[in-house]
Amino acid sequence: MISLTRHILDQQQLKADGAADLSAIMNGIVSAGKKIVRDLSAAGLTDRLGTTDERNVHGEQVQRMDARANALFVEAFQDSTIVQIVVSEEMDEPFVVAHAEGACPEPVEGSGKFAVFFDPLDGSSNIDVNGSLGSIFSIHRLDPAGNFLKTGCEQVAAGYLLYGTATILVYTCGEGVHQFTLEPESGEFFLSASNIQIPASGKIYSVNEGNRYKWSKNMVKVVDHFQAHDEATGRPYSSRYTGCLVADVHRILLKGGLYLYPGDVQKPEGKLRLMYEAAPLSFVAEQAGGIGSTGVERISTIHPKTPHQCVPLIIGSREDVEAAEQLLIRE
Ligand code: AHM
Ligand code: MG
Repeated sequence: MISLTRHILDQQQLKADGAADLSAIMNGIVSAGKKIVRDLSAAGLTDRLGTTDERNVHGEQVQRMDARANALFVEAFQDSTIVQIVVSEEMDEPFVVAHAEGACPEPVEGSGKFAVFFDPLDGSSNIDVNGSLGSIFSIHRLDPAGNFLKTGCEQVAAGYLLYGTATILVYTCGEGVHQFTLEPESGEFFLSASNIQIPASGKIYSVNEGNRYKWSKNMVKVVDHFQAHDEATGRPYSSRYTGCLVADVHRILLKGGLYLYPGDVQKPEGKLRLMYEAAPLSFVAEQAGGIGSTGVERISTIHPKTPHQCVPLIIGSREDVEAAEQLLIRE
């Protein structure tokens, strides 16, 4: 049984680059994740279901468990000496840890500081109905000027927790994708799958088809393509959509296929967030041999302009994402 801590300390790529730092950050993530599991299991008994009166920076109604999960992630890093910036879907402004003052990050000397980005509770519409939920994380090293808005290619590590029938953690630090399962008795995460590879193509597409009336003509063609009957290429694909990005992408990671949240006519940038949804999941997908794309551009090379910016996302098996890209660029 290989624990998560042991696994991180063994990653060759990190040895020169702060395996101990990454291990400490992952401990914070795991500690928040375990408290989220505990609070979710008892949410119906402890008045933690339902909404707050708040709306987040994206204009979405904040659920009580969204707020709670966010508080647990902030708590995990509020006294950290290595994490300087915490950015979350549920906070308008980055949270600047202890030693730095004010709402905006101060430039730091050297390069030993990190920024962590979170979607504290992904799939919020599943909270009240006991559906799958997740947390997504992305870890960046601050550069000497204190810049924390960097491309996905520059992530030190990224991954997610999935709160399903079991609680699992999937992460990459650029040396493959590894899955750990929470062992309930000991409260430890142990390795349950290593070097996960996404099949080159799959049999599942995952998209909210209720949005079809808002899609571009080419986006409609993409979904029509995966629904069309063609025995040679194994179509039609099956449709699976849980409303939780982490759960849907995890299914694609293991079984192949593609997840799509495109832009639409009213909102070309789509719904999902670059820094704490699209970029970390694309890092995982690429490390597993898949692709994360906007449809016309690789997610990991996008230069972010703001912490909360949105991007269209098509992610999954290489051949399936490429087929979608080809259909999207047609005249
Ligand atoms: P959230 O992080 O506020 O839960 O929003 C992200 C979620 C994804 O998990 C999911 O794939 C998508 O939004 C569902 O949105 P929609 O209901 O529009 O299909
Ligand atoms: Mg989300």
